[in-house]
Amino acid sequence: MRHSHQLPLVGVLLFSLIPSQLCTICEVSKENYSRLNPLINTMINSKYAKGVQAANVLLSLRLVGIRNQSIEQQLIQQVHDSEESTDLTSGQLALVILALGACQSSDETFAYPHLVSQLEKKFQAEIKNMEIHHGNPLTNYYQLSLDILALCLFNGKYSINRVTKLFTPENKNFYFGGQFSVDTGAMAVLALTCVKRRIVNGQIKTDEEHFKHIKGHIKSLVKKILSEKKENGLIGNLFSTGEAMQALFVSSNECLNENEWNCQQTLDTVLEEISRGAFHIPIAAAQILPALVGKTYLDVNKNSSCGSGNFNISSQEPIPVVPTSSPSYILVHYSVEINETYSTDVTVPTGSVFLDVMEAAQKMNKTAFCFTVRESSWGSYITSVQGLKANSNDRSYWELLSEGKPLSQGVGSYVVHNGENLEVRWSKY
Ligand code: B12
Ligand SMILES: *[C@@H]1O[C@H](CO)[C@@H](O)[C@H](O)[C@H]1NC(C)=O
Ligand SMILES: *[C@@H]1O[C@H](CO)[C@@H](O)[C@H](O)[C@H]1NC(C)=O
Ligand SMILES: *[C@@H]1O[C@H](CO)[C@@H](O)[C@H](O)[C@H]1NC(C)=O
Ligand SMILES: *[C@@H]1O[C@H](CO)[C@@H](O)[C@H](O)[C@H]1NC(C)=O
Ligand SMILES: *[C@@H]1O[C@H](CO)[C@@H](O)[C@H](O)[C@H]1NC(C)=O
Ligand SMILES: *[C@@H]1O[C@H](CO)[C@@H](O)[C@H](O)[C@H]1NC(C)=O
Repeated sequence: MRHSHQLPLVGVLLFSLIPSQLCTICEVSKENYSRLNPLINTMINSKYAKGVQAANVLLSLRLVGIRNQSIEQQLIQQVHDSEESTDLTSGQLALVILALGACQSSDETFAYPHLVSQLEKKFQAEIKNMEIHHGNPLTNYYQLSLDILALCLFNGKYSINRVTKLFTPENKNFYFGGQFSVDTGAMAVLALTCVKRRIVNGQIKTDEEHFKHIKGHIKSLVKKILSEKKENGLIGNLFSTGEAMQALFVSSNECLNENEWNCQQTLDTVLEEISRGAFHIPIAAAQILPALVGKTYLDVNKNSSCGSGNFNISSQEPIPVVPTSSPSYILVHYSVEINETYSTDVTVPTGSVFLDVMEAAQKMNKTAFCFTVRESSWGSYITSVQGLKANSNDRSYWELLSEGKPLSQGVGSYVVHNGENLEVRWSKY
């Protein structure tokens, strides 16, 4: 798909003479920082954010250099609250560590060594589960990547040998329903790059063989990430693009040229989506922001590379959505698909989300449409329908679809349309 043959000879010559100039991280310029305000407002106003969401927000704000005492205190309290509940998953604990340890001055030692040793244990438990359950971790590879990233950045123990084996790009855990997960691949690239840099700096020792494998894994994951680049510049989808950008920033030893990645185009599309309010969920805002100002999760323990915070923080509340004066109604078709299909038509007010449809259907017929949800960092996650529960050990989950196509938002955010065919399907990922 390359069209370099159209480059005139002069271009080719110039191009090969100045490769290092194409290597700069592309980022939103300071003059345009105000275009990031919707993200910052969403994050700062997420006052009631709990646990993982708070950790993501704190990490992101610190990375870009927004250090407001009162906001930090509030978030740190929430992060501590979630740390006290002992049932944190490995990746949740890893995020807590990243957030609490982010951007501290180098003379401060990390104040939470006990959390790091807890994380070592939780990582072991993930491996153990993989051994018992056909290579399926307790959680997923996005979280195993977060684990390695936090252990690497905060001097935890992990075996290079194990990391090399786990993160072979062909591993099934990089795929959901046969589709490469850009979010997961990007997080793995960040983790592996951290490990690679430690080897290069002589902070950890390993043999040439393992080092070669790690470099190979990074290279091939980056290739997979780039192959998920879309016409409009997004990588994967809107919500994986920020972390994909981070992965591309840290991994490009040899710089990427414009045929491989037009970073400016990616930026433009993301900025456009910001202005449309696409990142209204705090965690979505938190995950996209660092990359837009050229930061990555690898900057976490380098106080000096955390941002300068040249933002104008306004405590302005997000614009409230004014309900339309006369509520009108729409009709949607809803079905639950297991082996059989259970369908119904549901009438809901205009502007309703998927969850409203499910609740209305449940009221009509509990047997066919009862379900349970769990609140998570991204909102309401469907855990069971008709009593049938999702389970990581056999990779089962409830998939959301519209017109037969998987949705890229959850039931709490996806706004439904008149005449739409909605479906929750018992699936394997
Ligand atoms: C792993 C994963 C899954 C796994 C979760 C099970 C497992 N074994 O872990 C599977 C494959 C089942 C899955 C399903 C879905 N996912 Co998913 N998932 C992820 C991923 C890659 C990592 C999540 C994670 O572990 N985070 C780290 C830990 C520390 O945070 P956590 O809050 O404890 O994580 C939990 C929640 O994130 C929850 N979860 C996972 N996906 C989703 C999606 C939604 C909408 C909600 C509310 C919760 C949720 O499961 C995690 C583990 O318990 C993220 C990528 C990302 N950037 O976050 C996408 C991501 C969160 N998922 C996404 C989507 C869209 C979905 C689906 C709606 C897809 C669909 N069409 O059915 C479904 C959820 C349907 C439902 N039942 O409600 C989007 C959300 C975007 C948005 N704006 O809402 C993301 C950002 C991917 C993307 N780039 O599009 N997912
Ligand atoms: C700021 O954004 C505008 C509109 O997208 C763009 O034309 C301009 O070049 C940007 N400014 C800088 C300095 O990058
Ligand atoms: C390092 O962090 C401290 C706060 O912990 C801050 O005051 C200082 O300005 C930071 N240094 C740099 C170079 O960012
Ligand atoms: C912040 O606001 C001040 C005053 O309104 C303005 O002069 C300055 O340029 C703004 N800075 C940024 C980065 O937007
Ligand atoms: C910090 O944030 C709070 C709440 O948003 C705000 O009231 C306060 O003025 C901010 N302080 C500084 C120093 O920016
Ligand atoms: C679906 O049908 C298959 C084949 O009849 C059966 O093995 C499986 O248990 C059924 N699944 C569910 C969730 O009922
Ligand atoms: C509810 O759904 C079940 C399963 O499809 C069906 O057997 C039952 O008749 C329905 N009950 C009502 C009241 O419609």
